[in-house]
Amino acid sequence: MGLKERLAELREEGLQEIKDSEDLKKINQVRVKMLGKKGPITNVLRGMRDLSAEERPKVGQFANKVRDELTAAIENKRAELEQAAMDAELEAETIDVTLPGTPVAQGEPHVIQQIIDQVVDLFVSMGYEVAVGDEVEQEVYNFEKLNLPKDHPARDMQDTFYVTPSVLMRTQTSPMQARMLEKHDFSQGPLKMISPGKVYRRDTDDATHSHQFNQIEGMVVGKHITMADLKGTLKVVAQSLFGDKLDVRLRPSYFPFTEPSVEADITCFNCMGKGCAICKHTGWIEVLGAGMVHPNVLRMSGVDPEEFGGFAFGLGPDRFAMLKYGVTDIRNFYQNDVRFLTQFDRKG
Ligand code: FA5
Repeated sequence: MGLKERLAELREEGLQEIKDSEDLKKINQVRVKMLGKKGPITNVLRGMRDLSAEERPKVGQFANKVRDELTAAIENKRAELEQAAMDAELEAETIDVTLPGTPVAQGEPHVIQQIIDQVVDLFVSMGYEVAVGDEVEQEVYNFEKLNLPKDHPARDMQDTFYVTPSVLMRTQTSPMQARMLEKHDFSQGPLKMISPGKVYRRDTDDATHSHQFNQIEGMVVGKHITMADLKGTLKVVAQSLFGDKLDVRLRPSYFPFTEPSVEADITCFNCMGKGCAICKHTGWIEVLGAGMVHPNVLRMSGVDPEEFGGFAFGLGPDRFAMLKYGVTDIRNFYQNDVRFLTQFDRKG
């Protein structure tokens, strides 16, 4: 058999095998077998050296044609098989959109975070800027710049976790008073800030105390700010959280960084002022500390107390949450029992 006839035979054989290939693996085998270096076509080409000079180009051309035809047929078949494989996969993966879905439990902000968000939103709506400080704080900002020099007896009011002798876990959000006073440009108007965050104290955990809890600091410093502004502001907060019927009462108190200092009570939500076990029969519940910013605090932060003054307050959202929802033990908020926590989900 001449080389040309042999090539024609190989072409028929190859085309048939390509046609019969039922998957991608098989078509790959056919390609290697027919067109590979050890395949029959290469073998035939090797025999060309025995041909006459006249015949050699003819056979060469034919051989190339056969090889191109087979290559094209293999590619077509491969594309066809790939499409078929894709169709089969899509068919197998068809989703029935009418099937009921698997419900996924959706998280909600923690109840204390909800209170924080509500208070912060309220102050933002009144034009306050939000300032978030660090939980690890320098002693200078937590105490000294708040008019609490070393050895001041009032340091005992807040038992402290120290990291180093000069660095501590902040015991209150009040360091943000000093930090913001230092930064504020009073030529642009008064400073109005709200600062939520976690604080730490070496308190023994009990029903109303936690060693880690939240505070929200608020401060307004400018010209002609009075105690009446403080009372009005606190009333807005109490009413936004607990409703219009509750009143605010200020009682004299002591904080080294405010003078005069007050503690604020709100009407007991449970008995509406008549007296009950929750308010220890006083009709009032204490929720925050506040006062007029002490001139020493202003001075230490570079603000002239002759020209500027204002009020500050620090409230405990954990206690607010207890009051709002009648929770009698603060530890419930921190024990992460979802059965307890999901009671406060707003979406229900
Ligand atoms: C302060 O921390 C002052 N920095 C507040 C302040 C700010 C006064 C600005 C004047 C001007 P006090 O230690 O009372 O104050 O804490 C404030 C509030 O934090 C309390 O009214 C209470 O709601 C909450 N709180 C205090 N200790 C705990 C605790 N261990 N666990 C939960 N809440 C607490």
